[in-house]
Amino acid sequence: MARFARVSLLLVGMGLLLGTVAFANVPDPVNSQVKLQFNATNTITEPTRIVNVPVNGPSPQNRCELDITVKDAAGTLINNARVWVIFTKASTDTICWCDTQNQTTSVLGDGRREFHANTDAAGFVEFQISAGGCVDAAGVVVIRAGAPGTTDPALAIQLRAYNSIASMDNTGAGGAVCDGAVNLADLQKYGVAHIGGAPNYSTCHDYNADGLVNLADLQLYGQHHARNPNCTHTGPKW
Ligand SMILES: [Ca+2]
Ligand SMILES: [Ca+2]
Ligand SMILES: [Ca+2]
Repeated sequence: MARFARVSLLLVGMGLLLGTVAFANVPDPVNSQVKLQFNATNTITEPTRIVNVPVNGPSPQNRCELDITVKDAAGTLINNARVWVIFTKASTDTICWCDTQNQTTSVLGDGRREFHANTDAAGFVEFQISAGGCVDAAGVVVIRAGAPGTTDPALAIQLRAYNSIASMDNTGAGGAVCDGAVNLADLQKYGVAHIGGAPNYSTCHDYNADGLVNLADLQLYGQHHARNPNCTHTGPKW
């Protein structure tokens, strides 16, 4: 074999090796997975919206959880990857944040919030975000993940972007869009959207994001309603 050919092969081999090394531990949006788990019972894989429930402190029976598994381009689970769930929209009045959250939260001064936590050895991290309210806006929630050691979300990879947030808490006194509690007033509002049909369709009650408000959503709502989840929220709405 000519010397040139041997050197070329060697360089190609090194390139492949370096390529593999370069992508190891770098989160890959296609291989990573997001699930929305309702009430520790019903799970939607790759939901098309984010759903929250207002709850203070750990209470898995009441929550909506974001279950995120992070893998690299080779499909390898990434341990200790930092994952951010970022609520990007500033200064609206349609989210009631609970005072207590179960993971590190940064309030970014203008109403935006970043939640972050690290994956475990199974590449898994669970977010239990406590809030009420309903928002439809492009890119309103973004999920990003960084290779181990990454502490700046701007340097992380975007895994998902969502255009919609809902909550089981979607009304409050005086026409408020939320009040930190899921109770009869919320059920009544759900009923208008459900029984009224298309003219009263509201994304706020379409918990499984299938374009309909029907029994499937009532089932998701009902399990939470029965436990009357609520939280204190003294801060301004988002
Ligand atoms: Ca879970
Ligand atoms: Ca409410
Ligand atoms: Ca639905």
